[in-house]
Amino acid sequence: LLALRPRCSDAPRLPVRRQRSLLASGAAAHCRVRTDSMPVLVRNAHKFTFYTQFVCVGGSPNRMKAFAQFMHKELGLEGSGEDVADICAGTDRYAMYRTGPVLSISHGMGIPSISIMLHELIKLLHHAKCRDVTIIRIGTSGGLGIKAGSVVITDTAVDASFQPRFEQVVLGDVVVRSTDLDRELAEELLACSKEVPNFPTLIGHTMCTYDFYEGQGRLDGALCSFSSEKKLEYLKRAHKAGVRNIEMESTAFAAMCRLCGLRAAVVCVALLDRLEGDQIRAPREVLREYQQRPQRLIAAFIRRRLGLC
Ligand code: R2B
Ligand code: URA
Repeated sequence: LLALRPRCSDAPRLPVRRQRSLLASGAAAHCRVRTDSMPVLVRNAHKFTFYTQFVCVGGSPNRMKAFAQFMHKELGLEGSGEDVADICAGTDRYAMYRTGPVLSISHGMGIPSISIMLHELIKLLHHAKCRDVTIIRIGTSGGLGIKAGSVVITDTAVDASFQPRFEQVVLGDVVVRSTDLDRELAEELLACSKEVPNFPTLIGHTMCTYDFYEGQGRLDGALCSFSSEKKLEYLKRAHKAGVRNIEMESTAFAAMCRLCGLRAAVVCVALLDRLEGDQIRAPREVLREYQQRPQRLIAAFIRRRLGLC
């Protein structure tokens, strides 16, 4: 019944009685994973019941606030939506906004950051008994052989060796998890992109790295241990393996959502073509518009799902 109950054998499980007492008391001490923000989230769990259908996550708190405000307008909800409140204000962990059936949450940069947020979010959705939730990461990335401003819908997230896996160290052992994403959802998003004019959208592999500089083959970090030729050879190999963009969260996101039974997608705009350079040189206004592209696509998708267009 509880579609969001973690299905992996090693996931933390709370006996039903302990879950109830946790909800009643709002006490984080009962959780095996203790966090500062959990008491707030658990105490507010009832507010989400049977309501949240779409969860959108992205790196920046400001961008995710702007997305919530944008969705408020797109869904034709009452009021301007400008005053949307941060449900997690005061925790300093991440920002969370809700508008209608949409939850918009920031996850910071990199795998450790998104994975903390996802653990807490998935427990929240579970306690709130949310079902059939679709979760989408909207973000930025470096493109590979594609025009800056293109939007990539990920079919498979791959690691820096182009393998579809996420390696997590658990109790000192490396546990390998699959990073496949929902194929149907990716196709549905691609179909929606036809309704959003003025930018190219494609499906491809997304490479996820642990670092923005050396880890993504950049020559302009504080450290660089390879030549320009070696960098290009690596990036071309990635392109040949089907990689169309590079970012820093997709493997952990895909693996966790898959294990917990969430339908998930990753939609990122490319800020540059990495085969042409390392630095993001587009003017601020251009970058702002690029970052709105995944948001516009997801708005079209949600409107379509809700029968609003
Ligand atoms: C995209 O952009 C960030 C790095 O600048 C990182 O969070 C990502 O995945
Ligand atoms: N985010 C990344 O991780 N890499 C880029 O090149 C651009 C944005």
